[in-house]
Amino acid sequence: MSLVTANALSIPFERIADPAVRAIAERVGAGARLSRADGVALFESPDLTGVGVLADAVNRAKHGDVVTFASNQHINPTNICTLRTTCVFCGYARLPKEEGAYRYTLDQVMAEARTGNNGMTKEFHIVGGLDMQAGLEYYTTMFRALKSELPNVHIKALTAVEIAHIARIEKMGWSEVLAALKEAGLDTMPGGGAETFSAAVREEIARKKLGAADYIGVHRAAHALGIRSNSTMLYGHVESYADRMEHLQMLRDLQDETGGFLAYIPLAYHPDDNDLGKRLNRQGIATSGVDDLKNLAVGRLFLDNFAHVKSHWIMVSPALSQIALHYGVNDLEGTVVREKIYHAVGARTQQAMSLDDLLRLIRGAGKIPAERDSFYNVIRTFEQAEAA
Ligand code: V47
Ligand code: SF4
Repeated sequence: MSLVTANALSIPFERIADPAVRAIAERVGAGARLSRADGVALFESPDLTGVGVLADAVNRAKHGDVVTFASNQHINPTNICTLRTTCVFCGYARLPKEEGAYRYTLDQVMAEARTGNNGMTKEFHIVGGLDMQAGLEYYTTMFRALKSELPNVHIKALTAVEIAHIARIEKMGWSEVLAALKEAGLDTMPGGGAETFSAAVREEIARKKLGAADYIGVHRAAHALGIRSNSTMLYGHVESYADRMEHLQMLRDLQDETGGFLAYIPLAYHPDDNDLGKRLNRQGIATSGVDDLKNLAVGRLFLDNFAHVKSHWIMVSPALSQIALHYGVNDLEGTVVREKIYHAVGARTQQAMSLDDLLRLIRGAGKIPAERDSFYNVIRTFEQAEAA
């Protein structure tokens, strides 16, 4: 049974000032799909409120006032990565002999997993670098051990880029690797590694990284095996609005084909402590709040075949994520234990949020908090604030 009540689409046209956004809203009201040009027009519009209320209307029609979260725990087993010098936006990766390089042993992974956020953890989000010493067996052994000791914890692990890396070093096909990982305990895949699909942008910020068609190909292979996955887009670096829309189009097309994506998560580029930030002279200058909200809202509107749009509060701050709940977002990245990747590139936000803080944040936006499982089924809602 779904605890979420969907509503009829009701667009407050009177709150949309820009005629270009209003014209798009009329088409959305008539059930039409947005074109890429519509997406560019929404990014270009000065009417942030208009874009927001439209995305909010679409979101409310799907999810009512319910905002979900999951209690997950990030584990980053290795920061050793063959693309360390060519993914110029990444501040996390190290070469094998570089200071700060690490690869966890199984015991270290298990010790970190056992911390378990006081029993709150329901999902492990496991991603890391493209480490030549971390092949299929490294991960199948890890997943088996995790499932044997913590059988109820969901494993969301390995980006498409890591799957392709394992396939390459093991001389196996993507599907073969995915099937072996699934058998060992992999439940779903995260959306990382997408960056921005445009070939020109990839050449500039992520040369040598798995290309767009192959990222899509790995997700297609996963979906065919019943492994659902998330999708992301890294924005706010050198990409244009047209690049963003090309990216969203590829995600929407695959979703039309497989229906295997669970959620879309735009990721705000952080410029500190990475080569790209230095090259762009952007250190200390993160994405703007307006652009963060626009990316979430346009994602909600263009990806009409996606149920869930998630704001990652570690990247954009809890305060902005709270406001984003009125811009098309229905899910927040939940309590996170000892998160590392973003704090290596300048995220200044707290590293974990308690359940109480998360509930306060969602209720403060006038929404109903609900804990979900990793497939976005609502487990329990928190309708009323407990007496103080
Ligand atoms: O692909 C790396 C990004 C991603 C930077 O699927 C950076 O549920 C900003 O995809 N500034 C990995 N971002 C994380 C990811 C993710 C996060 C939360 C939830 C899910 C999910 C997936 O992190 C990478 C890259 O796009 N990243 N460096 C940076 N300087
Ligand atoms: Fe490696 Fe991923 Fe960082 Fe690129 S973004 S250097 S693939 S860890």
